[in-house]
Amino acid sequence: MSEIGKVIRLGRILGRGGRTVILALDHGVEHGPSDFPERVLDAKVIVREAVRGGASAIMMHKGLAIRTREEWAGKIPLILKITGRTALAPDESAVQSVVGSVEEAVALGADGVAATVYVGSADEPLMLREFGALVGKCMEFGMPLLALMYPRGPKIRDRHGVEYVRYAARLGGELGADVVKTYYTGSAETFREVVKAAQAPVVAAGGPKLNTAREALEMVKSVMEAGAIGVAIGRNVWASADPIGMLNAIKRIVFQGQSVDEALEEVKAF
Ligand code: FBP
Repeated sequence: MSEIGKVIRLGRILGRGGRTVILALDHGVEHGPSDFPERVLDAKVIVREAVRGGASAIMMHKGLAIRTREEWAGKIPLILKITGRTALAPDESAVQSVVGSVEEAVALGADGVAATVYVGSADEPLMLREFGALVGKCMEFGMPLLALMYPRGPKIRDRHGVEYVRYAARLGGELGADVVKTYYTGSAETFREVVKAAQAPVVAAGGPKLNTAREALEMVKSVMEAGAIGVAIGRNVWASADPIGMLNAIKRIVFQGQSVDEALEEVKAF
């Protein structure tokens, strides 16, 4: 029975052709308020722009979801982020704590939950146990699970290295993620290896803000050429001078397969 709920909810997050442009807004937890330009320090501004720019879904924690509810509820699907970690935590403990639940996601009307696993961390056993339990809960409630599978730990020489990223993505797919989100590996050729290995649909994270809109859109284009179903992107949208233009440009690439030059017609400033 719960499979039906999962299909329905996933269908709200994945648009045409099973593709998606998710706006990530968990940076206040992960990196702190310094990620946000003054213009968008108030999260309501970003949520409003996600709606106006037609993002497929918005991912954030419960506090923000509650405070911004008038901006998103009934307008755009919510993916509730239910793990977190700050940039102030000691490097030797790369662990995401469980800070929310599938039940809370249901109560908030969310269409998905998102959880991060640091693959390779000294705390990996704990995160894997919690992830396994979360997959079970999501199956029970028919709740799609977006797994942020990020290589991080003493054996990880390069967090964006294809060997590490594809291992992390594979783990997410094997353990039952509905969609795997992971780091972009720098080229379509290498990211294709990630997509092929994952055994679940893959979306790429955007990473730190790039210098130009063209660079950001070229990344999106190469992610799509690699066979991903889209992006779950934050800073390169809302930290830009034209978030709605960027969202429209990204949608042209993801949903219509347009070129970077065509997509750039949407962007007034970056
Ligand atoms: P960006 O597109 O801004 O990189 O957002 C994607 C994301 O996964 C966020 O959801 C998260 O806060 C951040 O990147 C984590 O980045 P990192 O693992 O580098 O700290």
